[in-house]
Amino acid sequence: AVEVFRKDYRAPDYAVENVDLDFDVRDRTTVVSVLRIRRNGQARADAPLHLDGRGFELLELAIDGLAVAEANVERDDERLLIKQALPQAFSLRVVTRLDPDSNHSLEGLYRSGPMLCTQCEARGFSRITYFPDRPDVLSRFKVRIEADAQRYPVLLSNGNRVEAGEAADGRHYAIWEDPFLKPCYLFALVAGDLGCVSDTYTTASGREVALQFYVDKGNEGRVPHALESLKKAMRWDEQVYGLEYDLDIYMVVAAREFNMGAMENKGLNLFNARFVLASPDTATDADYEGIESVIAHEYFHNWTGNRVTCRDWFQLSLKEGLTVFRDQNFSADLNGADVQRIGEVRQLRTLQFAEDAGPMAHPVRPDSYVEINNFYTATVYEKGAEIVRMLQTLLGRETFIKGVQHYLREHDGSAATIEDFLAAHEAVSGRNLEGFRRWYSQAGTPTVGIDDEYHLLAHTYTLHLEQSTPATPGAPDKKPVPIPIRVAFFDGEGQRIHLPAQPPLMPAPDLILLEDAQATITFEDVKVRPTPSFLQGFSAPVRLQFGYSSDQLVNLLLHESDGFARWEAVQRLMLNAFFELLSGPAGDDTQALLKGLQLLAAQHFDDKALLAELLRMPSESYLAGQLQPLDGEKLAAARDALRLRIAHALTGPLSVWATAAPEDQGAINVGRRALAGIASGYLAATRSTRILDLCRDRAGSDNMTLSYGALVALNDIDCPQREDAMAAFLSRWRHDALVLDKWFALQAGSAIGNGVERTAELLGHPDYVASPNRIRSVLGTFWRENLRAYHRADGSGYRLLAEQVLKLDKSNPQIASRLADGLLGWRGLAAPRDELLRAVLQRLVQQVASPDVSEKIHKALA
Ligand code: BAL
Ligand code: ZN
Repeated sequence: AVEVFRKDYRAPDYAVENVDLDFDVRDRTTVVSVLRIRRNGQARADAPLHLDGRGFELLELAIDGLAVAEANVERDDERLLIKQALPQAFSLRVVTRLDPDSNHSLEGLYRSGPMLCTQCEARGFSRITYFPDRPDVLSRFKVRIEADAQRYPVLLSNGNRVEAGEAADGRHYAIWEDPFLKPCYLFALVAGDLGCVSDTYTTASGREVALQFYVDKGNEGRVPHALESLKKAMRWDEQVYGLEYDLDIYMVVAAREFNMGAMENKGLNLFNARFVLASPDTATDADYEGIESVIAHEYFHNWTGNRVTCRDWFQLSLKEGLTVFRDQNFSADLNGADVQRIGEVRQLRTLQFAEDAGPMAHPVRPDSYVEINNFYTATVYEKGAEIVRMLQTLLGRETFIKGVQHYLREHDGSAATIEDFLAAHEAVSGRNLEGFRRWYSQAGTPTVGIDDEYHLLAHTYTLHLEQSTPATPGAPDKKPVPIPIRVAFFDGEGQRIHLPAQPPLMPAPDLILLEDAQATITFEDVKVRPTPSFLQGFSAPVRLQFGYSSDQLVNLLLHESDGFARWEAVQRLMLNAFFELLSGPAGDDTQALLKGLQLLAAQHFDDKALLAELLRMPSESYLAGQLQPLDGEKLAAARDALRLRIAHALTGPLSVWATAAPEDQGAINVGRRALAGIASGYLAATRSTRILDLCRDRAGSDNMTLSYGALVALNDIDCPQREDAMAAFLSRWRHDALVLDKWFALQAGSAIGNGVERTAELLGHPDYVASPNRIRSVLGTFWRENLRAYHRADGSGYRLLAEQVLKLDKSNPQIASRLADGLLGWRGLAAPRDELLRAVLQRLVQQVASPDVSEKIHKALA
């Protein structure tokens, strides 16, 4: 595999103006592709034609009706070069034969249950036919699909269906035309036997759009939530960004087997079924929110991604960071900003900070890659979204939205760069974003250290700020980045103190803009020592260090109005207590946390969802990022001790919350159920028979949030109630793949017994199938959330994961590579685990074949 560099980008020599595809679906599928090609102005007349292609049989290759001579072709496993003299404009005909039933990579054309479907981002289209598979080649597509009418009654592609009819031998066909220019990664095709749920949406300008959801037959009743989410997203984009949908039809197809969450193909989204299907008995409230967010995300791509796409894959965050930011705002507007923001920060810190501190650390706009599929990362997506958020903070929301609109107008129908996006914001705002660009070019999570000084006699309050970014692989020297720090000040009783703005360092009373390595701000006439609240709303993706006292943290937990800041205060209290329990008995830090939580529990809370978040313990995987060197067994034991302490200190209120568990949907009950789940989890740790019985009974609820919450509460407790509940759940949901995934995840994540043996047994369980969702449920949960088992000192956890990575490396490299993330951080492990994992990696690197896994392991061992 070769490394590709951003600096080597060259515009394509040839444009593909029109793509005519004909899919003849039989046991094998034959694809006839006719391309109308024109040499671009800047290209040399003798420029060879570069085509990408792999994994198919080539039957014909002709230019303007004449077969291309072998002598004029240079070909390897991945591409084909036509070196004969080519006219300015010509037609290329390529005929290929595919075997989608044996394509387990789930890229290109493949089978998922009763359908054939496609996944083309990033480079899946070149598994279908020879084509310049790069996002800066934009074409108009026309697609004819012909297949057996009984086996494949549904025939879909992008755009509008312009013709359909019967064909010979019980077959039928459909012809689709997409009027919009698009790169081939947005091509999609579906041929299947599926149920359909339809509706319509009337756009702001009064156009009617047909909405169609295609799902496995029998699942139609689980579509309404996704459908409503789509309509809300369409309305939101009109109201907030002034963006309307542009085709007459919008289709969503739910696939059982899908590597990613979903894919934004123009007019024909392909989805992992778990982000479409929901009913109260099968999906948790968190699943409902996930569906709403992913449906919105893919819809928002119609403008930020499809109408304006990326010039090259180094610009991936141009569409992904911006679109994540848009879906985050949508969810905040619909469901409340505080809890939404807390969830985003939890995810960012757990996944992205870890990535930024590991061997795969890369800038949001990477400089090079070996396998682009390895760069669909938390950095490109979530840190990318944080950068867009900071841009909005710096420019103000109104100017920011105008900047996005200007960018879309300027680049509509073309392939753009991150530079184009920033230039549009500069044009609209008149601001110079030179320093801001470093957020895109520099990897690593900046640390901001702040000290404060209060002079009682002089009544001055001074802040000393400094920033630094740690070295990342291949990038030792880092420069300062502009860091917006939202700030508020409180007195000892939790009353807000208003200190004046101090431009330019403080452009507004609630905002510090730290642009240099160091800065000092002094406030005059400050009557009492303030408790500062830094980074409200998590205004920048940084680690903030400040020597908070426990009293200050409790003050913020109880009195801050910013939900994130309250959560941050309790996270700090929990971390302090966790570290105390890690090294010895409970002391002052644990007492401070428990006192803070007791005071919190006595407060009145309308927002039960926020209260649940404030009470939730940090996850094992988050804690793992705080502990160097990492001993997973010790970590899990200290976390268990913390859970038990909290349970004993709060038994009274926890018991009230645990029993208030309504089954009805409705926003208010979502918070109550979240709180009931958290409360039962704490109480179950006390092993009280009353709560264990309650959880066993609740696990049989017809509301999946309650049922699953009860199972989570029981999951780490070795007791008959857990055994009974898990067995009943399995027999009730054995037939339902999405619910069964939850059972597998619970088993792989349980703290009881030998988790390595149990996980290995799960892989041989009669209900186990190697679908991407099931693999993630078992092995993803195992390495991320069962640290006690995964990091066993005998190395058996590492060996199990490595065996599975090797097995998947051949069939589905993308999934193998995701799992390989669990193997990369050997340097941070406590002995003897570091050497055990390194030895596992050294063996694995000799055995793997895919560039996906190989790139990661080489970087981990470097
Ligand atoms: N473009 C890949 C799936 C997504 O981010 O929407
Ligand atoms: Zn996306």
